[in-house]
Amino acid sequence: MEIGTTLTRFLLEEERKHPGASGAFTELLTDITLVGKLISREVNKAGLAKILGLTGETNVQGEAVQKLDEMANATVLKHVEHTGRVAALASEEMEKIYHVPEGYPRGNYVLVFDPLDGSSNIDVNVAIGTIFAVYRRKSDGPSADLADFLQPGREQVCAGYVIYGSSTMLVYTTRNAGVHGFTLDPTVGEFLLSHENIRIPAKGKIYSANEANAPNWDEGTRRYVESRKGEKGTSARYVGTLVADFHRNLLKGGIFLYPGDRKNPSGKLRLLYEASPMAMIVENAGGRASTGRERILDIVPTELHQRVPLAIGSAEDVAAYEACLKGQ
Ligand code: P6P
Repeated sequence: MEIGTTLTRFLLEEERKHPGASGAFTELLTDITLVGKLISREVNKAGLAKILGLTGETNVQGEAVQKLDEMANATVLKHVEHTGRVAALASEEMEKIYHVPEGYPRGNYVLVFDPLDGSSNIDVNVAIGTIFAVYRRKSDGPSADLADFLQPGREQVCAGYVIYGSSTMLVYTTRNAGVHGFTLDPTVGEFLLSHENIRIPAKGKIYSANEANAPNWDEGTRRYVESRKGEKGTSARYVGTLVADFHRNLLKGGIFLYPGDRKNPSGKLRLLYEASPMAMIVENAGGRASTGRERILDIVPTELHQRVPLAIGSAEDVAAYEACLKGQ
Protein backbone atom coordinates (compact mmCIF):
# COMPACT_ATOMS: atom_id res chain seq x y z
CA MET A 1 0.00 0.00 0.00
CA GLU A 2 1.29 3.50 -0.65
CA ILE A 3 3.33 5.47 1.85
CA GLY A 4 1.05 7.80 3.78
CA THR A 5 -1.92 5.43 3.91
CA THR A 6 -3.64 5.97 7.24
CA LEU A 7 -3.46 3.18 9.80
CA THR A 8 -7.26 3.15 9.90
CA ARG A 9 -7.47 2.39 6.17
CA PHE A 10 -4.61 -0.12 6.38
CA LEU A 11 -6.42 -2.03 9.13
CA LEU A 12 -9.67 -2.08 7.15
CA GLU A 13 -7.87 -3.38 4.05
CA GLU A 14 -6.21 -6.06 6.19
CA GLU A 15 -9.55 -6.99 7.71
CA ARG A 16 -11.06 -7.44 4.24
CA LYS A 17 -8.44 -10.15 3.63
CA HIS A 18 -10.08 -12.16 6.39
CA PRO A 19 -13.77 -12.46 5.40
CA GLY A 20 -14.65 -14.13 8.68
CA ALA A 21 -13.18 -11.28 10.71
CA SER A 22 -15.59 -9.85 13.23
CA GLY A 23 -14.02 -6.40 13.09
CA ALA A 24 -13.62 -6.40 16.87
CA PHE A 25 -9.91 -6.94 16.45
CA THR A 26 -9.61 -4.01 14.02
CA GLU A 27 -11.55 -1.83 16.45
CA LEU A 28 -9.29 -2.90 19.35
CA LEU A 29 -6.21 -1.94 17.36
CA THR A 30 -7.83 1.40 16.53
CA ASP A 31 -8.44 1.96 20.25
CA ILE A 32 -4.77 1.24 20.91
CA THR A 33 -3.65 3.78 18.33
CA LEU A 34 -5.70 6.44 20.11
CA VAL A 35 -3.87 5.49 23.31
CA GLY A 36 -0.55 5.87 21.50
CA LYS A 37 -1.46 9.38 20.39
CA LEU A 38 -2.56 10.40 23.89
CA ILE A 39 0.55 9.04 25.59
CA SER A 40 2.72 10.62 22.89
CA ARG A 41 1.18 14.00 23.70
CA GLU A 42 1.89 13.64 27.43
CA VAL A 43 5.41 12.26 26.88
CA ASN A 44 6.32 15.07 24.51
CA LYS A 45 5.50 17.72 27.08
CA ALA A 46 6.78 15.88 30.17
CA GLY A 47 10.03 17.84 30.10
CA LEU A 48 7.96 21.01 30.11
CA ALA A 49 6.32 19.89 33.32
CA LYS A 50 9.74 19.83 34.95
CA ILE A 51 10.62 23.33 33.68
CA LEU A 52 7.33 24.81 34.82
CA GLY A 53 7.70 23.20 38.21
CA LEU A 54 4.51 21.18 37.78
CA THR A 55 6.12 18.47 39.86
CA GLY A 56 4.84 17.87 43.37
CA GLU A 57 1.32 16.74 44.17
CA THR A 58 -0.88 19.03 42.07
CA ASN A 59 -0.52 20.86 38.76
CA VAL A 60 -1.99 24.16 37.59
CA GLN A 61 -5.37 22.50 37.08
CA GLY A 62 -5.19 21.28 40.64
CA GLU A 63 -4.98 17.70 39.35
CA ALA A 64 -2.68 15.22 40.99
CA VAL A 65 0.44 15.04 38.83
CA GLN A 66 0.71 11.37 37.98
CA LYS A 67 4.00 9.68 37.33
CA LEU A 68 4.18 9.26 33.59
CA ASP A 69 3.94 5.49 33.65
CA GLU A 70 0.92 5.64 35.96
CA MET A 71 -0.62 8.13 33.54
CA ALA A 72 0.12 5.85 30.61
CA ASN A 73 -1.40 2.87 32.42
CA ALA A 74 -4.53 4.84 33.30
CA THR A 75 -4.83 6.02 29.69
CA VAL A 76 -4.85 2.45 28.39
CA LEU A 77 -7.50 1.37 30.90
CA LYS A 78 -9.67 4.43 30.24
CA HIS A 79 -9.73 4.00 26.46
CA VAL A 80 -9.96 0.24 26.23
CA GLU A 81 -12.09 -0.96 29.15
CA HIS A 82 -15.42 0.46 27.86
CA THR A 83 -15.11 -0.80 24.27
CA GLY A 84 -16.47 -4.30 24.78
CA ARG A 85 -13.45 -5.75 22.94
CA VAL A 86 -11.57 -7.11 25.95
CA ALA A 87 -12.55 -8.96 29.10
CA ALA A 88 -9.45 -8.08 31.12
CA LEU A 89 -6.05 -6.43 30.92
CA ALA A 90 -2.63 -7.06 32.47
CA SER A 91 0.11 -4.48 32.83
CA GLU A 92 3.57 -4.07 34.28
CA GLU A 93 1.99 -1.39 36.49
CA MET A 94 -0.67 -3.65 38.01
CA GLU A 95 0.09 -6.62 40.23
CA LYS A 96 -3.05 -8.55 39.29
CA ILE A 97 -5.17 -8.81 36.15
CA TYR A 98 -7.63 -5.97 35.73
CA HIS A 99 -11.17 -7.12 34.96
CA VAL A 100 -13.28 -4.84 32.81
CA PRO A 101 -15.67 -3.24 35.34
CA GLU A 102 -19.27 -4.41 35.66
CA GLY A 103 -21.47 -2.33 33.43
CA TYR A 104 -19.13 -2.59 30.46
CA PRO A 105 -19.48 -5.46 27.95
CA ARG A 106 -16.67 -7.98 28.07
CA GLY A 107 -15.13 -9.10 24.79
CA ASN A 108 -13.25 -12.18 23.56
CA TYR A 109 -9.75 -10.75 23.91
CA VAL A 110 -7.35 -9.89 26.69
CA LEU A 111 -4.71 -7.17 26.40
CA VAL A 112 -1.23 -7.26 27.99
CA PHE A 113 0.92 -4.13 27.96
CA ASP A 114 3.89 -2.28 29.33
CA PRO A 115 2.46 1.23 29.34
CA LEU A 116 5.77 3.05 29.43
CA ASP A 117 8.87 0.98 28.78
CA GLY A 118 12.12 2.72 29.66
CA SER A 119 10.37 5.43 31.65
CA SER A 120 13.59 6.14 33.58
CA ASN A 121 14.81 7.70 30.31
CA ILE A 122 12.02 10.27 30.01
CA ASP A 123 13.85 12.75 32.29
CA VAL A 124 16.80 12.79 29.88
CA ASN A 125 14.68 12.94 26.72
CA VAL A 126 15.70 9.52 25.48
CA ALA A 127 13.19 7.45 23.48
CA ILE A 128 10.69 5.37 25.47
CA GLY A 129 7.75 3.26 24.37
CA THR A 130 4.54 1.34 24.97
CA ILE A 131 4.46 -2.41 24.28
CA PHE A 132 1.24 -4.37 23.81
CA ALA A 133 -0.09 -7.76 22.78
CA VAL A 134 -3.54 -9.27 22.32
CA TYR A 135 -4.65 -12.83 23.09
CA ARG A 136 -7.97 -14.49 22.38
CA ARG A 137 -9.62 -15.67 25.62
CA LYS A 138 -9.44 -19.38 26.36
CA SER A 139 -11.92 -19.30 29.25
CA ASP A 140 -15.63 -18.94 28.57
CA GLY A 141 -17.02 -17.73 31.89
CA PRO A 142 -18.39 -14.23 32.49
CA SER A 143 -14.92 -13.11 33.62
CA ALA A 144 -11.49 -13.74 32.21
CA ASP A 145 -9.07 -15.61 34.43
CA LEU A 146 -5.34 -15.96 34.81
CA ALA A 147 -5.27 -18.83 32.30
CA ASP A 148 -6.28 -16.35 29.58
CA PHE A 149 -3.00 -14.55 30.20
CA LEU A 150 -0.70 -17.50 30.80
CA GLN A 151 -0.60 -18.46 27.12
CA PRO A 152 2.63 -18.96 25.15
CA GLY A 153 3.59 -16.01 22.95
CA ARG A 154 2.86 -17.99 19.78
CA GLU A 155 -0.85 -17.57 20.70
CA GLN A 156 -0.71 -13.79 20.42
CA VAL A 157 -3.16 -12.59 17.77
CA CYS A 158 -1.39 -9.24 17.63
CA ALA A 159 1.80 -7.71 19.01
CA GLY A 160 3.10 -4.19 18.70
CA TYR A 161 4.72 -1.17 20.23
CA VAL A 162 4.66 2.60 20.04
CA ILE A 163 8.04 4.32 20.21
CA TYR A 164 8.11 7.93 21.41
CA GLY A 165 11.34 9.09 19.80
CA SER A 166 12.32 11.83 17.36
CA SER A 167 8.97 10.86 15.86
CA THR A 168 6.22 8.69 17.30
CA MET A 169 5.87 5.40 15.46
CA LEU A 170 3.52 2.46 15.87
CA VAL A 171 4.83 -0.93 14.74
CA TYR A 172 2.57 -4.00 14.82
CA THR A 173 2.16 -7.49 13.46
CA THR A 174 -0.53 -10.16 13.57
CA ARG A 175 0.02 -13.90 13.80
CA ASN A 176 1.78 -15.28 10.68
CA ALA A 177 1.62 -11.87 8.95
CA GLY A 178 3.94 -8.98 8.13
CA VAL A 179 5.36 -6.23 10.32
CA HIS A 180 4.25 -2.71 9.49
CA GLY A 181 5.34 0.70 10.78
CA PHE A 182 3.27 3.89 10.92
CA THR A 183 4.61 7.34 11.76
CA LEU A 184 2.41 9.82 13.62
CA ASP A 185 1.78 13.08 11.79
CA PRO A 186 0.94 15.22 14.81
CA THR A 187 -0.42 18.02 12.62
CA VAL A 188 -3.34 15.77 11.64
CA GLY A 189 -3.21 13.29 14.51
CA GLU A 190 -2.97 10.29 12.17
CA PHE A 191 -0.54 7.38 12.05
CA LEU A 192 0.56 7.15 8.40
CA LEU A 193 2.17 4.10 6.77
CA SER A 194 5.91 4.68 6.60
CA HIS A 195 7.46 1.17 6.83
CA GLU A 196 5.42 -1.60 5.11
CA ASN A 197 6.60 -5.21 5.51
CA ILE A 198 9.65 -4.52 7.67
CA ARG A 199 12.30 -7.27 7.28
CA ILE A 200 15.24 -7.47 9.70
CA PRO A 201 18.63 -8.18 8.02
CA ALA A 202 19.77 -11.79 8.57
CA LYS A 203 22.98 -10.51 10.17
CA GLY A 204 23.64 -7.12 11.75
CA LYS A 205 26.54 -4.90 12.63
CA ILE A 206 25.14 -3.84 16.00
CA TYR A 207 25.12 -5.55 19.37
CA SER A 208 23.21 -4.15 22.32
CA ALA A 209 23.89 -5.19 25.91
CA ASN A 210 24.52 -3.54 29.25
CA GLU A 211 28.17 -4.53 29.59
CA ALA A 212 28.32 -3.27 33.17
CA ASN A 213 26.70 -6.64 33.96
CA ALA A 214 29.45 -8.59 32.16
CA PRO A 215 31.21 -9.75 35.36
CA ASN A 216 28.00 -11.59 36.31
CA TRP A 217 27.35 -13.09 32.86
CA ASP A 218 27.93 -16.76 32.09
CA GLU A 219 31.03 -17.67 30.09
CA GLY A 220 29.14 -18.17 26.79
CA THR A 221 27.61 -14.69 26.87
CA ARG A 222 30.93 -13.10 27.71
CA ARG A 223 32.61 -15.02 24.90
CA TYR A 224 29.94 -14.00 22.39
CA VAL A 225 30.12 -10.28 23.23
CA GLU A 226 33.93 -10.35 23.17
CA SER A 227 33.75 -12.01 19.72
CA ARG A 228 31.82 -9.02 18.37
CA LYS A 229 34.41 -6.48 19.51
CA GLY A 230 36.87 -5.46 16.85
CA GLU A 231 34.70 -6.84 14.04
CA LYS A 232 34.98 -4.56 10.99
CA GLY A 233 32.06 -2.11 10.98
CA THR A 234 30.45 -3.48 14.14
CA SER A 235 29.17 -1.02 16.75
CA ALA A 236 27.84 -1.34 20.28
CA ARG A 237 24.56 0.56 20.67
CA TYR A 238 22.62 0.53 23.96
CA VAL A 239 19.93 3.07 24.85
CA GLY A 240 18.52 1.42 27.95
CA THR A 241 14.97 1.34 26.54
CA LEU A 242 14.03 -2.05 25.08
CA VAL A 243 11.62 -0.49 22.56
CA ALA A 244 14.33 1.87 21.23
CA ASP A 245 17.13 -0.71 21.10
CA PHE A 246 14.80 -3.25 19.51
CA HIS A 247 13.39 -0.80 16.94
CA ARG A 248 16.82 0.32 15.75
CA ASN A 249 18.03 -3.27 15.42
CA LEU A 250 14.78 -4.29 13.65
CA LEU A 251 15.39 -1.68 10.95
CA LYS A 252 19.19 -1.92 10.70
CA GLY A 253 19.94 -5.46 11.87
CA GLY A 254 21.62 -6.45 15.12
CA ILE A 255 21.21 -8.38 18.35
CA PHE A 256 19.88 -7.21 21.72
CA LEU A 257 20.93 -9.23 24.76
CA TYR A 258 19.60 -9.11 28.27
CA PRO A 259 20.85 -12.44 29.62
CA GLY A 260 20.27 -13.93 33.02
CA ASP A 261 23.24 -13.69 35.32
CA ARG A 262 24.45 -14.89 38.69
CA LYS A 263 22.39 -12.26 40.50
CA ASN A 264 19.27 -12.53 38.31
CA PRO A 265 19.20 -15.96 36.61
CA SER A 266 15.97 -15.03 34.76
CA GLY A 267 17.33 -11.68 33.61
CA LYS A 268 15.32 -8.48 33.90
CA LEU A 269 12.80 -8.34 31.06
CA ARG A 270 9.25 -9.54 31.45
CA LEU A 271 7.96 -12.40 29.29
CA LEU A 272 4.33 -11.42 28.84
CA TYR A 273 4.52 -7.76 27.85
CA GLU A 274 8.14 -7.25 26.79
CA ALA A 275 9.80 -10.38 25.40
CA SER A 276 6.83 -12.16 23.79
CA PRO A 277 5.42 -9.18 21.83
CA MET A 278 8.91 -8.32 20.54
CA ALA A 279 9.55 -11.97 19.74
CA MET A 280 6.47 -12.24 17.49
CA ILE A 281 7.40 -8.99 15.76
CA VAL A 282 10.99 -10.04 15.13
CA GLU A 283 10.05 -13.55 13.92
CA ASN A 284 7.45 -12.11 11.53
CA ALA A 285 10.20 -9.80 10.23
CA GLY A 286 12.51 -12.80 9.65
CA GLY A 287 14.49 -12.58 12.89
CA ARG A 288 14.86 -14.79 15.95
CA ALA A 289 14.13 -14.50 19.67
CA SER A 290 15.16 -16.88 22.43
CA THR A 291 16.35 -17.02 26.00
CA GLY A 292 19.61 -18.18 24.44
CA ARG A 293 18.39 -21.74 24.82
CA GLU A 294 14.61 -21.74 24.25
CA ARG A 295 12.37 -20.00 21.69
CA ILE A 296 10.57 -17.16 23.49
CA LEU A 297 7.25 -17.83 21.75
CA ASP A 298 7.17 -21.42 23.03
CA ILE A 299 7.52 -20.53 26.71
CA VAL A 300 4.33 -21.18 28.66
CA PRO A 301 4.15 -18.52 31.39
CA THR A 302 3.60 -19.66 34.96
CA GLU A 303 3.07 -16.20 36.40
CA LEU A 304 1.98 -12.81 35.10
CA HIS A 305 5.19 -10.88 35.71
CA GLN A 306 7.79 -13.56 35.19
CA ARG A 307 11.13 -12.50 33.78
CA VAL A 308 13.12 -14.24 31.03
CA PRO A 309 16.62 -13.89 29.59
CA LEU A 310 16.32 -12.35 26.12
CA ALA A 311 18.41 -12.61 22.96
CA ILE A 312 16.54 -11.02 20.06
CA GLY A 313 17.25 -9.64 16.60
CA SER A 314 18.94 -10.80 13.38
CA ALA A 315 18.48 -14.56 12.97
CA GLU A 316 22.16 -15.36 12.28
CA ASP A 317 23.35 -13.25 15.22
CA VAL A 318 20.94 -14.85 17.69
CA ALA A 319 21.80 -18.33 16.35
CA ALA A 320 25.53 -17.55 16.79
CA TYR A 321 24.85 -16.45 20.37
CA GLU A 322 22.93 -19.68 21.07
CA ALA A 323 25.89 -21.65 19.66
CA CYS A 324 28.21 -19.77 22.03
CA LEU A 325 26.07 -20.79 24.97
CA LYS A 326 26.43 -24.42 23.84
CA GLY A 327 30.17 -23.97 23.88
CA GLN A 328 30.46 -24.13 20.08
P1 P6P B 1 19.37 -1.84 32.40
C1 P6P B 1 13.91 -0.24 31.06
O1 P6P B 1 13.97 -0.05 32.46
C2 P6P B 1 14.00 -1.74 30.79
O2 P6P B 1 12.93 -2.40 31.38
C3 P6P B 1 14.05 -2.00 29.30
O3 P6P B 1 13.30 -1.09 28.58
C4 P6P B 1 15.54 -1.89 29.00
O4 P6P B 1 15.95 -2.66 27.88
C5 P6P B 1 16.17 -2.44 30.28
O5 P6P B 1 15.23 -2.23 31.33
C6 P6P B 1 17.45 -1.72 30.62
O6 P6P B 1 17.95 -2.32 31.80
O7 P6P B 1 19.60 -2.80 33.55
O8 P6P B 1 20.40 -2.02 31.29
O9 P6P B 1 19.19 -0.41 32.81
